[in-house]
This record gives sequence, structure tokens and C-alpha cells, in this order.
Amino acid sequence: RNKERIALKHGAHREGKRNDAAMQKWREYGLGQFIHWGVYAIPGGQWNGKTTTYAAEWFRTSGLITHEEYDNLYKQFNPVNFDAKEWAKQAKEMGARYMIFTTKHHDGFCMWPSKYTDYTIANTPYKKDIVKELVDAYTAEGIDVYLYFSIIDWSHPGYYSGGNINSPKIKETFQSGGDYNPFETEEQEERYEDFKSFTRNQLLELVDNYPAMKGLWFDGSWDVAWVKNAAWVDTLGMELRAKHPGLIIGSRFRSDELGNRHVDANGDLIDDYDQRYERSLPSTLEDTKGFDWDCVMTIPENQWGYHRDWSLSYVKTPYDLIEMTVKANSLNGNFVINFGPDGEGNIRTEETKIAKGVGEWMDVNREAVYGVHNSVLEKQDWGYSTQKGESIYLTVFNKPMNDRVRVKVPRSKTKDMIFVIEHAEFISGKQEAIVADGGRDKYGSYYYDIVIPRKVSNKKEPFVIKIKLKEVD
Ligand code: FHN
Repeated sequence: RNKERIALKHGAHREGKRNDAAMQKWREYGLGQFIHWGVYAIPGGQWNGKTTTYAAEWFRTSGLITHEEYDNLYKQFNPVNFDAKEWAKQAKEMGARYMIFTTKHHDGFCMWPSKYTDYTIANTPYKKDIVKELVDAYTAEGIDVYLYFSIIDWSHPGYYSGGNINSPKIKETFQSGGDYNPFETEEQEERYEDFKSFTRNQLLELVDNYPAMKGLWFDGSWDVAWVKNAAWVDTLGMELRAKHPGLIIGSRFRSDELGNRHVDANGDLIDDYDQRYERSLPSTLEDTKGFDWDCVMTIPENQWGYHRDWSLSYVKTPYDLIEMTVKANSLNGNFVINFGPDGEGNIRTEETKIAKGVGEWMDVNREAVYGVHNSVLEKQDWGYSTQKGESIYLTVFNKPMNDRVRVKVPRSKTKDMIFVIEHAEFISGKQEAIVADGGRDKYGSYYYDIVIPRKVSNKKEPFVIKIKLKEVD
């Protein structure tokens, strides 16, 4: 944190973490699901025999379809196979404890029957309120729902970008003093006022319509036009929170008045958790700056919406996703796996298989993922460790050739005391582990070897050892 505090009106409204019950629950999720679904699922990255390699949910800008063609796709949107209960069941089986759903992506198409535009699900052959079906089905499964909402809306005549505040040139101009005006004409600025009212109306509508949802997940808030309206956005955030006590909003909603996103000019996190980890994970606890955070991850590379051709990039395996999940948990974050259902409402078979793979592992090892935080152990080469109360979970991804997991225990703060492993067990089958002396290094740190029995060693998946430490003299 910076020493000299800058007086900000619209920076963070809190120093440190939010600690009410809703946020504590958020912190304990461990694993979540993201769903990107909208009319872009109809082309699925392909049009007139041509394929885009770019993100399928951006298909309107791919150059393969005219804007007019794209803007009329909704007239065909009829996902007859959509079964919210089936999706929720699958997410539950995967082990997800929260789900984020795209109510409106950048194209502006609304998956709920918004009163404020005709470009909604109500005017498709399908007609039914998809957001409601999902909120109800997931909530019934005990999975908390968060509503994704794109600030960018290509369907609204008043929408205007002004450029991306992340571009150094734009940020510098914005911050160079004076009253930076991103608008080119007065008329544009006036129309943006309509867009702001529209956005506010839609957000209040979502909060009113779906009281069971737990939070709003914003995206596309990098436009200078939006950033310029930081004071207004801040007020809107307060209005939404007042309507829905406990509402969770991440750092992608608003900027401070100096154009800083996520973290304000004083180094404080804006809103409830850090949303910067898109398809990336922090490497160390220091990287996270002690903020709450989650990571959202695609299964192929940067395809969020449905793309017919998954041969275009590497496709992550359940193993990859499990490793990222546990790594995230070991650094105090939640991990969120994205799904992109097709235009008929099917979750593709590859995704179903992956969800099953992750779920089978979670079935046995969920204790190492849910409600945990970073452990007192330092990062070690065999994998990642998490902790809940006195239980420390070692999730082993790199199995040593000698079938012994060497664990370095922390040094005691009290002279003449040392930590020993009091108890160790493999959580699959609750099998007690043999712990042998693993030596001591010249700095006075102690090591223990946990012997991996053949039954565990023969398995291909990562395994979890639960240990308890005890301080002895
Ligand atoms: O442009 C979007 C993208 O399509 C996707 O929705 C991701 C999800 O985090 N967010 C944006 C890029 O940051």
C-alpha cells in the first residue's frame, strides 16, 4: 500500500477484506463453473463454410458474418434440448459450488426477458426465461448463482467505447489532468446518457427478478466512456447493493476517478474480490497481495462460447484443471471452469467427459478443495498444499520416483521446539500413512518422508495426503 494516501472519492470503500457471511461463503467455494451461452452458439465459430480461430462469443466481429445477419440470429434461437436441471446436476457432480452465467454478453442479447429492449430471449422461438430456469435449477442443487453482465453492448444505439483504458496512451491522456472527454460529439455524449439509464435499468431488473442470485459478474468495463463515469458507476453499485444485501461484486465493475481499474490509486482493491485472473493464475501468495480472487479458465484456449472446432487449440484435461484448481486454492483463490453449450442447448460431449473426470476426482478429494486456505507449509516440488483448521492437505502431482513424498515442515518460532507429523493418511480409503525421518538441513529445517503404498502409487491421478502437525520439544 502506498504510504501517502491519495484522497479518492470513488476508490475502494474498504481497506482489507469484506468479512460478512456472504463473502465468507464465497471464499469457501473452491471450485466454480462459468457458462457462456448466447446467440453466438448458433454459428459456433463457423459461417458459410469458414471458421474463425478467434473467440466464438465474439463472432459478430469475426468478419465472417455481417452485423445484420448476426443481429437476426436470435430469430432462430430455439435450444430445444436445454435442460437447466441436467446442467445443474452435472455441475454438482463436477463439484462446482458456484456458477456464473452470461445474462448478456458483448453482443447485447439478453438471456432474460428484459423490459428495456426487444433483443431478448422473449422474442426468440424459445421464449422462456433462461436466466430464471438456471437460477432456479442451480439454486435447488445448492449451487450459488452469479450473473455475468457485459458493460459493452453492441446492440444499444447509445453504447460508445472511446477506447480501452488499459492502453498506455489512453491511460496517460486520461490521467494527464484536465477534464478528459472521450466523446467526439455532444450528441454521442447525450446518447451515452441513454445507454447509462438503460444499463442501470437492466441491472436493477436483474437484481429484482432473481433475488436468489448472489452477485453480479461484470465484464467489458475497460471503455474510457465507462471509466469517465466512475462517480456515476460508484453510485449505481451502492444502489444495487442496497437492493440486495450481501451482493457480491468483483473488481471489474468500476474504476477510481483517476482511471485505475481493480486496484485504486492507494493500492486498495476496488469492490469485493480481484477479478484480474482470466486464464491465468498467480504464482505466489505475494502476487495475490492478500486479496480475495478467483480465476476463470477456458477448456480450449480462449474459447468461451461454443466453437464447433475444438481441434484449433490444445484442450485441457481433467488433470490440468484439477492441478489449476488446487493451485488456486493453495493461494487462497477459487477456480472456475468455463463451459460453452451449443445452439440447441447441449453441453458438448467433450465438456461432459471433462466435468465427469474432474467430478470423480472431487468425489474422493473435495476435502482438500472446499473451505481451505493456503497452508503453513512452504511450496514444495511434489505439488500444492491447502489447510482447513489443523488439517493440512498435500495434493501430490509430481510423484517422486522412490515413492516417498518428502515434506518440509515449518520451523517452530519457539527455540528448542520442532514440528513433527503427528498423523498422516491418504484420504482415498482413509488409509493411514507411514511417516519416516527425512533428515534435517543445515538451516535447521526438518523433513519427513511419507511412504506411498503401491495401491496409491499405481494410480494415475493426483492423490491427497492429510497430515496433522504437532509441536514437540
Ligand atoms: O471479451 C470477454 C470474453 O469474451 C469472455 O467473456 C471473458 C470472460 O472473462 N471476458 C472478456 C474478456 O476479458
